[in-house]
Amino acid sequence: GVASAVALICPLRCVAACPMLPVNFRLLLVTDRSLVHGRSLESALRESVASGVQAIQLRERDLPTRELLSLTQQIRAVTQERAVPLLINDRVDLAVALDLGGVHLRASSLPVSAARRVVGRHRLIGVSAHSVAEARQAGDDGADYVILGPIFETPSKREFGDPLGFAVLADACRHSSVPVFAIGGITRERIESVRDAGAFGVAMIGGILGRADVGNVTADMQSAVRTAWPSD
Ligand code: 3NM
Repeated sequence: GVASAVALICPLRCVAACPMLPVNFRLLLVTDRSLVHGRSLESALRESVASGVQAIQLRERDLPTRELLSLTQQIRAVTQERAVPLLINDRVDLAVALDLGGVHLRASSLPVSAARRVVGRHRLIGVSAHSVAEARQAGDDGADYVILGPIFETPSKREFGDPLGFAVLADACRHSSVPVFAIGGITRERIESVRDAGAFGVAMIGGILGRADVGNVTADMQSAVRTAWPSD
């Protein structure tokens, strides 16, 4: 898989800290500001960044452009301090206008090839996949990584369909030419099994943003990720 290919390329295998690798994170925090209670999304993300979160995907799809612009600017100030990659759902225009780390695409977004023309080679393109075929296609289309889910039951399961489970995850990881992140119901306890299935990393929302102690949970997840991929 990709992880072993990385190991061959780089004798240090410091994936999480590598400035050369396009995808140099194992834990991706996806946002949903409706899950954050009693504070702003910016404040929750500030805490998560301070506690070592490796990448953030801004997924606030309901906001009008000007509001999304201003929220993204605020979050970008937070991520920039620690050079945490910030990606945004769908909005290739904002990814370029605000010089973000990349864009995340779904089936209804621009296709990868069109998005690539806008964002260029130096920004990441992530793609949502819900089957082995979609995961494979995303890599073939030129995405930098795939987020596959939902792997487990999640409160938002109705939107994303039935859990795919380990077998589908393992199959997708085998057939995808790019790193696969597992999403949907990811918890600390599940990270090692997801790694064993071949995932490059994990993406989560509720397990971090739905919690009052965002900083502690982030640190906890980071330590689980470091344990799961000790050679980083
Ligand atoms: N995408 P939580 S599942 C945003 O299957 C998202 O593509 C999914 O939230 C997919 O970490 C999901 O709280 C929700 O389970 C993930």
